Amino acid sequence: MNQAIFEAISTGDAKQTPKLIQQDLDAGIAANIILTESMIPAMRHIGDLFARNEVYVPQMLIAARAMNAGLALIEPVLADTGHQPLARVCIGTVKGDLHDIGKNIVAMMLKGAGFEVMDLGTDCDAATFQEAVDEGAQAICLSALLTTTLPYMKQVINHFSGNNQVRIIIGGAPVTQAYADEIQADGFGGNAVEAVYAVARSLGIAMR
Ligand code: B12
Repeated sequence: MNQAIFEAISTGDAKQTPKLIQQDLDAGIAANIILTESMIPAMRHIGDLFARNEVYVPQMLIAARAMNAGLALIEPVLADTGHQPLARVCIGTVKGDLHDIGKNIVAMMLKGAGFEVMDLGTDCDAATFQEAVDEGAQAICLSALLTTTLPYMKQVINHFSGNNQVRIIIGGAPVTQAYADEIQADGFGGNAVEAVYAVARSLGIAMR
């Protein structure tokens, strides 16, 4: 772990974060290593502090800003494949939920793996996913970070129950394989790498 990046994100230093990440990239450290070993742990740390009432929403927000400033640097490196897309997929955070960092990382990884990704943003209702499917999305990736928005995933699955062409893959901090099985999702991923495999598997695409 790069302690300086971890600290910069945890304390919400949106100026220092990209500089430190650029230094690591220049030193030849792989973008996915910086992401998984320093950046994501910082967000997890902030969540733990919030759960213990040691920080509040404003601190989570400024940490998220610093994280996003860093992700802007990482994205072009991760998403650069230059190949024909494997499939078109869409991704969105479900209705009522505004958390988008995990969704953005999954979108980046999917792009990096060769998928064409329609990013629908946050607070997406079933109609929004339907529009993406009408525009050719073969898989829908649903993200939820709140136990209160988790049940909306089931509503999206119900909405598409008559369509056996489209695959629905779910994820986000409170989501488990057991929950995915319970609501009959076509796949689950606990992190962005697992997300790519889950999407590929659901569409019958072999990953190298
Ligand atoms: C940053 C943050 C915020 C920011 C979000 C900013 C943003 N642009 O996203 C702000 C300040 C806005 C926020 C607001 C709130 N938050 Co908040 N937040 C967080 C925090 C600290 C980090 C989330 C994050 O970015 N994690 C890092 C990413 C990389 O991880 P991830 O999202 O889990 O994604 C990974 C995997 O889950 C997976 N994945 C994600 N999506 C998908 C999708 C698919 C298809 C797949 C396969 C995989 C996958 O891959 C990702 C990459 O590895 C979490 C703590 C935590 N431990 O999660 C709390 C947390 C989620 N928030 C929480 C709460 C309570 C709230 C608020 C209700 C607070 C309030 N009182 O207002 C509001 C709700 C606002 C709303 N309506 O959405 C609670 C939820 C508790 C619960 N049981 O529901 C948490 C867990 C904090 C806590 N410990 O209590 N929050």
